[in-house]
Amino acid sequence: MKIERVELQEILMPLKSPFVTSFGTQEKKVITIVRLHSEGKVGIAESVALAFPFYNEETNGTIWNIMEEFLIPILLENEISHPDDVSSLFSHIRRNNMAKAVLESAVWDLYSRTNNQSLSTALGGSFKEIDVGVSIGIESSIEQLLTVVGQFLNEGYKKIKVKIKPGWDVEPIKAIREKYGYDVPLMADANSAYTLQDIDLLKELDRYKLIMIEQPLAHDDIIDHAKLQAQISTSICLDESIHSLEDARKAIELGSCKIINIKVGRVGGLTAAKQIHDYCASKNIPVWCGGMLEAGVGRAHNIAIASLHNFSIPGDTSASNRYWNEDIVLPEVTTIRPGVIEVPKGDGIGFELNEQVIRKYLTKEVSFGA
Ligand code: OSB
Ligand code: MG
Repeated sequence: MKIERVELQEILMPLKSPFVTSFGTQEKKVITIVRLHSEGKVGIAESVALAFPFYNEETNGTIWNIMEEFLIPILLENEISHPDDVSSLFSHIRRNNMAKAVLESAVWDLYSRTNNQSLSTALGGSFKEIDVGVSIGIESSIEQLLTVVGQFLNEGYKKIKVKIKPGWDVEPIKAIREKYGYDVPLMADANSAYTLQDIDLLKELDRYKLIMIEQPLAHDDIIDHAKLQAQISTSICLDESIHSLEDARKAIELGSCKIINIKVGRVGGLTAAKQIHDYCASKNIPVWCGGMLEAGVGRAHNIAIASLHNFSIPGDTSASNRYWNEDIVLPEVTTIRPGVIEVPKGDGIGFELNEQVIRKYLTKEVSFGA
């Protein structure tokens, strides 16, 4: 495949309601949509970087700059025989995984469309349907949290993840258990808000039989997580700490986690996501697909990767209407039964861009190449 032209479009879309985590509040999302053109086919992907470098070091600005200055020239200059080539072509550029991932994921879409197969099939996926959960931000009160949890349970989501931070941890979890019982598949995500000094509090959470606690300690740590995992019964799941297959190998060897959240953006693309998936499967470490408040294109890539067999825990890929009044894809992402999303059978990601919605929110547009 020779990529002839790369188009970047930036859109600004309001979220239905603000999403609050231990690191900040999101009210709207800037999304860069990538279109890669080759021989009449178009491969698409969307960026997952946030507006601020509080989750990881990247932002909407840095990914644009790295793509423009370094990554897009590489794509335009090289013949690509398989999407796996892209991570090798990008490997001398350090980190900037979200910038790499959006281009690499678009190559995967282009490749699978060119071969008239679904992205799921191209990736080696086996599930025809995936179970999905929902991530709930820090709410204004326990009462409000219980209302929101109740709504998503009614919608049938198969996992409820709640964000926690110091001062908003044991109480909200306890309240959910008291109101909805212990059968609810419940987990907490701390986004690195604690240290080992909080060990007593983290031990107290064991009482609530969470399916896991996600990234309780520092964003760049695997040592303290191993110490913590040895002292609590709840499984630790790593998110922020895992950027590569090597990170996953080291964390698993050290016993820093029992579960890994795979985000395509955080690990630099679908090839890396698949490698981490395969490695975890060989070590009996279940994985699930995390989310970054994606619009429909990102959701579609997530659905495809989550069709691989070791994605055995429901991920954060809720339906489009979880965050958006209208989505940038046609059809919108919906559940076929409560908590279940069908893996599309059509070519590539199986969704097309909704040009009307994109035009409505468009803020910036640039094209590179022919
Ligand atoms: O830590 O998983 C996270 C959103 C933005 C940044 C980090 C995270 C999240 C979420 C939302 O939890 C998941 C989603 O619904 O997309
Ligand atoms: Mg997380």
